[in-house]
Amino acid sequence: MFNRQKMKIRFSIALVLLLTTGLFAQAQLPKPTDLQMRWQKMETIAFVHFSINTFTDMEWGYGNESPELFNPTNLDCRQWVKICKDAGLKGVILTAKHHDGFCLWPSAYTEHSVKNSPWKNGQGDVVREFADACKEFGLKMGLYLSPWDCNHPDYGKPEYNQYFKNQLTELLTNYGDLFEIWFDGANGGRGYYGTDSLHNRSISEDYYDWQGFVDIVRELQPNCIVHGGGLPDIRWVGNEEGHAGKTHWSSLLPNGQFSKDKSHPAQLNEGHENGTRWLPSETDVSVRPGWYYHASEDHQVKSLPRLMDIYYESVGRNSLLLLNLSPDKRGLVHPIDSLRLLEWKRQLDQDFRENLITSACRFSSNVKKHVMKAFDDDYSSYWQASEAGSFLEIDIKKTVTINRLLLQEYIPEGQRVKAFRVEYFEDGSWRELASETTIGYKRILRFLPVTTSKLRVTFEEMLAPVMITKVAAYNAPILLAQPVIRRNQQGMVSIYSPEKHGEVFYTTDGTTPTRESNRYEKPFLSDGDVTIKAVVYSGSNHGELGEQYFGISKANWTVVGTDSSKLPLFDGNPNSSWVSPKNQREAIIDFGAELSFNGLTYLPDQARWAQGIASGYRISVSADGENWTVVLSGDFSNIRNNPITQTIELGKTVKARFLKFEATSVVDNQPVLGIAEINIAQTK
Ligand code: FUL
Repeated sequence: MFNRQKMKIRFSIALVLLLTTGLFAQAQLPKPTDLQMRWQKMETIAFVHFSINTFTDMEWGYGNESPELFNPTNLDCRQWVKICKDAGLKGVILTAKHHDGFCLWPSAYTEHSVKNSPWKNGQGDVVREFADACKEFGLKMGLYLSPWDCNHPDYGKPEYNQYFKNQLTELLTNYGDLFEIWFDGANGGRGYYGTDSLHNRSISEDYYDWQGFVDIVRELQPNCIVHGGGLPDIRWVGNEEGHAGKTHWSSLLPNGQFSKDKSHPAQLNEGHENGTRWLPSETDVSVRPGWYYHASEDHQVKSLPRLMDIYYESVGRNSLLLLNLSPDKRGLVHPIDSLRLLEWKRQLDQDFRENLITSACRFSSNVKKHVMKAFDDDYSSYWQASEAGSFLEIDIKKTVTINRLLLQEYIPEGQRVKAFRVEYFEDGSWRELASETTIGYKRILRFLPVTTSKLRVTFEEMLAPVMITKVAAYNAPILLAQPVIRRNQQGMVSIYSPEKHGEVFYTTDGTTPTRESNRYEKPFLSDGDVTIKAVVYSGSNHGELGEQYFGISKANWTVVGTDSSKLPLFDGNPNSSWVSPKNQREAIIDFGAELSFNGLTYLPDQARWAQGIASGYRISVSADGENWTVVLSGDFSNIRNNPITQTIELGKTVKARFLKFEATSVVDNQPVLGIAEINIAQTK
């Protein structure tokens, strides 16, 4: 009797433990499907934005562009795909149809396609050539099909869903296997929609037949992952700048259960620890400021250090990187972009050239079982520990210098690590190197070099027993970054080297700086029209050239009605911004004297969750601040997702002392206008 009771008590305790610890939680954790798992392992893939916008120099067309405009002189999809292959990207997604409705394949359901273009006398098919190139180079193929279609007369009516399904069926039937289909959520409203006038067609939230679209994908291409739309397999990362949150869960709550305290994109950026569905993120970002090719952006191809940051802040934070290329009017990727991509690949190879944690190390842990499995190269074998505070200790048995640590969880059983700490051994004691939150499929930490012979990783908080499949350490070569050059309103120029290495040399006469040029020590005065160039030198190495043009001096500019002398919209700092008073979505700028100009640039608020981004504008000028002449109005396409510098060409030179910049529409209909920087220019 006594023994029986004891047994009962033991059994109850065991049951409670079982339910409250790991195993219980484990049952609740969302897990990836095989499809999501295969996709995640691709790590880096490419986007190609090429269409009628390439020929009209736009980011979002209006749907009334003539197919006659599409006429690449040397289109070569093999060139695009080969560059992607050489850059180590595993798949490529092409914009088969963007928001303007122009189809890169001869769709049977519309005349608005390559078949009515002069390219190959209307006999060409870009999607076919792209599919063949992907096959030839062994890259997986994906397609982008925009639901928003500014060309189709039925857009906004229920019938359009059938048109979309027909096109989807064509693409999924005629071009071989697809690994991803991209449904873009954007809808700017305005377009021609097969009429003679520009107007708005707004749609309700339940307008698209998402279930019907996904059913077609599942039926015709069961191995194809769905991005975007109402029933996606993967999620957008919440920005188009190339960064996932440092804390990054692959799980997400259903739409209706998002927190009210944080913006939607901010939550997509981090995911939800208590998320109920597995919805890993994809970080889409362009190598250029825009998605399409614009010759004016040739000098703005992202620098190597920036591309490295993007890799570490996407793949290195449990996301997948989707990097965009923009072929030009010839139909070829510009050499600046292709060389940059190859440099990037070379740098990545160097960063991860030698894992300093080898089988010659001695490994220890509070959980000895399978400890080696956290260090081998087999993703499917892992070390498991269920107690908070469990650790992996590595005795490298020699002194090494490291500045990167790579960790991977075995995610087919869900994402589990909630907090972990990394320490290194120095002068007889353990010192903290990093204290972080999530790991997921892959997490890569970057830190200043430490020289040590021992490392320890402690798993401090977990949602369920942790499963670690990889811990690796590297000593990546130091990359001398491109200097950042800024000028404040008073004309004082500051130059920063983002990494704390080396010395900065600069010029103000347009020549490339050498070690003989001016050495930067402190801010200097250089007002008015000038181009400043700067380079970081360290030993025999030097970094990339940094270059910045500064136009007409802003020393005497003010904003009418604002008395502060330090105005963020003139301070040359893209990270500070001016916000108009509520319900007054305009800025009136007094130049202090009459100036001549034929263009201006507007940089919206750059804060992660920005205020008052103008999507439509009206520019007026005045001699006295009372009588105004409207010079131009228009809209900024894709500014919500990609709030980069917007260039407005006035088409003529105006002379004025006052400029009025009005927002005729603002993203999310916010009642304010936000400006990080505003410049005027007199270009030839
Ligand atoms: C956005 C679109 O509006 C852009 O034009 C681009 O295609 C980007 C990838 O997605 O939402």
